[in-house]
Amino acid sequence: MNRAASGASLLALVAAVFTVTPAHTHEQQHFSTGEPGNPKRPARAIQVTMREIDGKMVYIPERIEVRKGEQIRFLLRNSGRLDHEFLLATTDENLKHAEEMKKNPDMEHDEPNGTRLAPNKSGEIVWRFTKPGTFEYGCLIPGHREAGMTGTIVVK
Ligand SMILES: [Cu+2]
Repeated sequence: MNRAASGASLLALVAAVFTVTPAHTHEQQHFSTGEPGNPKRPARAIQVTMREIDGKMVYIPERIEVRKGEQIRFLLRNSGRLDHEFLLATTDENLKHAEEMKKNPDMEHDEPNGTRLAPNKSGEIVWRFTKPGTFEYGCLIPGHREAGMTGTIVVK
């Protein structure tokens, strides 16, 4: 492919991404745990480390409490030797999603409420918890949940 052609396909890709954005924004209302945060607004930073330890896979910490309406900046770090995910949802949603991942283990996540990190990588999610209740963060890579990879978020 010549330069002009690849430039044109890149433009097409960029245009496609921008076209998709409004639909995505609309879908935000469906998140059961709240809504994507506004990075320009103040947020409480909470560090979450993901790793394997003693034959288990864990989040540190495994329990987080937030106030309703609070915006949190999750500073995520994968200190393990395997890929790990951090997906904010209800337990039901994560269980359903985990079933889909078993059929499709290479499924990539690029959603506002979750991310996947390679070993030694860091990432960030800014989230506003708008609903009281108990939610979770989980890793949906097959086998990881079973190995212990869930954490609890209590929104008061
Ligand atoms: Cu994992």
